[in-house]
Amino acid sequence: ADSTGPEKFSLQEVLDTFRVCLSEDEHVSLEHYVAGWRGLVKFMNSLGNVFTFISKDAVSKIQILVNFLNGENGSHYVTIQSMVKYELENGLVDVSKRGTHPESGCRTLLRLHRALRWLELFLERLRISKEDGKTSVMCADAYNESLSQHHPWVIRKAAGMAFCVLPGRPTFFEVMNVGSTEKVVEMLGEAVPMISKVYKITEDLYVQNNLLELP
Ligand code: 1PZ
Repeated sequence: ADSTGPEKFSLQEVLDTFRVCLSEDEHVSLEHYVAGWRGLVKFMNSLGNVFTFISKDAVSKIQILVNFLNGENGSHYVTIQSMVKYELENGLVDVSKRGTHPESGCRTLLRLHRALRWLELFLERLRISKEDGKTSVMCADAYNESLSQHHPWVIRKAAGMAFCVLPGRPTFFEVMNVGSTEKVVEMLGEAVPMISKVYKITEDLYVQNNLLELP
């Protein structure tokens, strides 16, 4: 079933995709990782037009990865582990400064990977928040603790403005389409550790290969 279909959109299904992308031997399926991101973009777009400048960048990065997956070397892009190995062994990554491979799979995934950390922190804040919790503050705190460190001033400024117009907690929970507040909290309790696991595996892989600062 299409987890991101318009009529039955539920954030639960999107977050489940991150469970599916992990195999037993801790390989991360790129196809499912990308599918998870597609769902997140859909969710973000349903929050309002102000977020399109954010989702546009995510969409273009998703597209780069999809093109690799569907390209002639697609078999090397089945998991993020095989992608890293293939691109490094074949000199397809600009490691210290931008050059002939400005849009490698490795550097593109790194951008989404950093954003996944923001998502993990934000959803955890949302999970433990009280009824009067402010989504804009949770979002900004999560951002300042993670993704913002990789963004120049102008992006941080724009992101800060977008956070201010985030819908409040009740609307946010409603758009998730998961059910009662208790259900949302329960769902987040399962989703956050899952996202955190995918994040950790990717992070370890990038550390081992010295890829955390790819330009
Ligand atoms: C639900 C509210 C959404 C808040 C999202 C918080 C993240 C704010 C990020 C602002 C990104 C602005 C657009 C462009 C950024 C790019 O410069 C960077 C670096 O890429 P490069 O220039 O090196 O190619 N792109 C990113 O950091 C990836 C950002 C992806 C944002 C995904 C948000 C996830 C939304 C999930 C919704 C629940």
